[in-house]
Amino acid sequence: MELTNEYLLGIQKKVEQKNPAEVEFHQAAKEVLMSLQPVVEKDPKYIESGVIERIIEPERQIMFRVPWVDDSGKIQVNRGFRVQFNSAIGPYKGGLRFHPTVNLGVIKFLGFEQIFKNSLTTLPMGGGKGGSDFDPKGKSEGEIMRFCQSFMTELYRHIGPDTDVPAGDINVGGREIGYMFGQYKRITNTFAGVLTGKGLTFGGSLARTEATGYGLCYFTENMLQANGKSFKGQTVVISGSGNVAIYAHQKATELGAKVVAMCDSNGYVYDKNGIDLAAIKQIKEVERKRIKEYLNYHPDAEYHEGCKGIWTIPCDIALPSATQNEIDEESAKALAANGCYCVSEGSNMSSTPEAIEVYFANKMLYGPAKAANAGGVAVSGLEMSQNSERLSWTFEEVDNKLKAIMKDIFENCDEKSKAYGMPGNYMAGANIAGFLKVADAMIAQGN
Ligand code: NDP
Ligand code: 2IT
Repeated sequence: MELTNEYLLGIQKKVEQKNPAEVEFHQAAKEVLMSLQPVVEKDPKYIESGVIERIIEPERQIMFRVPWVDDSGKIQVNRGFRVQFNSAIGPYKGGLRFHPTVNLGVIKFLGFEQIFKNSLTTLPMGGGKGGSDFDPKGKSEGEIMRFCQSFMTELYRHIGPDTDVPAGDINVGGREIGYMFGQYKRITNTFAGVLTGKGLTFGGSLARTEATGYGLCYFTENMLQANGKSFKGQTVVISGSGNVAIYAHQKATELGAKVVAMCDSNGYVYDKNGIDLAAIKQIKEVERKRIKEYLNYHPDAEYHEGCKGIWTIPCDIALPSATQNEIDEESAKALAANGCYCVSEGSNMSSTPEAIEVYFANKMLYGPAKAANAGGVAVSGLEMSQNSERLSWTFEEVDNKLKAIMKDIFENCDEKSKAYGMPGNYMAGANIAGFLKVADAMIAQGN
């Protein structure tokens, strides 16, 4: 697929000029603009209203200093971000990422994609994203806590349960959300549903921890079944070994698949007998150690330095669940050559544009992140509902709603891909379906 429409090309050019060096944002914008070609060709309203120029410009971008005191008494400084991208269909909603690679372009790509993802969930949530270039690796518990408190000491003035509701992302899980929630509560003297992914004793939703990984497998199972396949008996490779990867492993296994490889940023493990999830959980969730430790549990497994090699392991289904652009053209070709017929994205923008071309050229099933990983934010939306009514639902209730939402997302992507002449292109389907709802709301609201 190429971006050839003159009008949309003009928008892409402007995005690149106005946001220099924000390469991830350019990439995310281009993919959406490409998908919208049949939409503007079918209905000139989307050109005349200028809604695409509007949706591509964040409503508000906040950058701030985060000073914190390390264990040696020295003051460290990081940069904090919150990009409030779009509030047409609900309060800004999206995660916070703490990683040394975080910059404005990364947060903007994530915030932009979040608009369409949140729209797909059917729940009333706008799009936003935030985070910091703080690196939690090697930091003490006290340092993590002081950083989170300092981060919230600035962020609190920009968020609120009806304004902007952050959650977790890379390196932001239950622990960090707890510290940030505590600081928000202290500063504002309110106990509010201002963050999701909270602890279960203070307003968190059951099944939020599992939601992204489970949702990824529910979406993928729907996509597989619509194409005469299923997880049953399939060999699966999952990158990452964090929140998304762990619960994707759990659900894929429950659905009858065998997960043979996982990784962290140092390297990957291959266990032909199937990766032992209890060992991974112990290493990653309890001890917060490196995946290499897996060999202490299963000395017969293989460990390889570097993450890229994970895509050379033969599999039927790949679920990238670590970070953006983790599958490039070469890796996509390796997957295809080894018989992989389905790539479904747990991580945001897992695949480079060249990798996506390889999937289409090889007629592989491709589940794009903004549809496939929407289960996390969907259950965040359900957490907001429970907080508002001051009630909590059972695990089963939440899980059933998640299942229904992921099925609906798949069907919506499938239907839009057909309606706009690109059957089976769920990337275009997701972008179009996500866009139409938000764009119509923006046009109706005049902003
Ligand atoms: P975690 O921090 O729990 O886990 C991230 C995993 O990916 C770790 O194994 C980490 O390894 C690895 N990783 C992170 N950055 C890199 C990198 N630059 N290179 C190689 N490996 C890397 O995060 P999550 O599981 O929450 O998030 C994973 C992905 O899923 C992200 O893309 C996130 O945006 C996306 N996502 C998350 C949702 C959620 O609800 N949490 C919802 C939807 C999408 P290491 O420990 O060595 O850093
Ligand atoms: O990328 C994502 O959708 C997330 N990190 C989850 C966002 C949320 O608000 O739950």
